[in-house]
Amino acid sequence: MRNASWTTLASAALLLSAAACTTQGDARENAAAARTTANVVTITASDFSFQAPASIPAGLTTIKLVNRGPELHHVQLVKIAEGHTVQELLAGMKHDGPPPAWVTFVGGPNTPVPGGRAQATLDLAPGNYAIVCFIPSSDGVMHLAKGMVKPLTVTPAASQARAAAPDARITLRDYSYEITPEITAGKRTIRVGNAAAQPHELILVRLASGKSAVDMLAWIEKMQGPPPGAPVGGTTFLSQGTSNDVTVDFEPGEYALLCMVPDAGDGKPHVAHGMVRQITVR
Ligand SMILES: [Cu+2]
Repeated sequence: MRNASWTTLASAALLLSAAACTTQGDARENAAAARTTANVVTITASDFSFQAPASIPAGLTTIKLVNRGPELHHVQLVKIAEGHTVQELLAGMKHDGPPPAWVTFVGGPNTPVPGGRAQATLDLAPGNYAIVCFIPSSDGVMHLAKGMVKPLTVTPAASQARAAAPDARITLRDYSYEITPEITAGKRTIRVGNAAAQPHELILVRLASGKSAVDMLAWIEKMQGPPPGAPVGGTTFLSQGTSNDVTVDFEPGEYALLCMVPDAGDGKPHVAHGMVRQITVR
């Protein structure tokens, strides 16, 4: 029954948007043609829900995440292929193993500190998506199981907006971060793209003075005492061939890059396979 009602809702939404296109055809096309910059969408995360629009137009989109906390939250956009539903996605996540073939991880901003902001820009194709938070609480339960899941419809739209050239690129591989050129201090846009078969993410942490990425890994295992750094965004899970442009204001200092995606082989987070890197920003 639930699946049936979801399908009905999705079809109704498509019919409505199609009707809107025919009745306001010219006005819509002119408006779309005029848009040459990214559409900006704000998503507010709190314990434990997302405040976000139900529907947004396709094309280049900047997702601004506002984390009201007090826990860490991120925005994971999951594209769900036609014929599948958010319910199926949630049911499937209760079982171990690789994500189903009808799911594409298209990223979104990774977590800032509670009370902070993070942003990522991506080219969104029309279709059905879920906004989820994969971050667990200290009880080990993922936030999505506590209510942090929200359906999102991306409606067909013409957009002339193209992403500007990034300041640097980070290529995600099994299991490493390749960075070109070196990231320098200042407000920088980094294009993070996944060239590997497995999904990967970028958790970007500004390390506290005298702390290292190794300290960060040790802290993640026990989560006791003050963390040796503060998260400053990044991008959530990206499937092979997808990318996000992440904008971060880099203060000079040491940063850790971490991937907590569970491995397709042994289920351990990718940091356990060496997907961690420390960089110095000058
Ligand atoms: Cu990874």
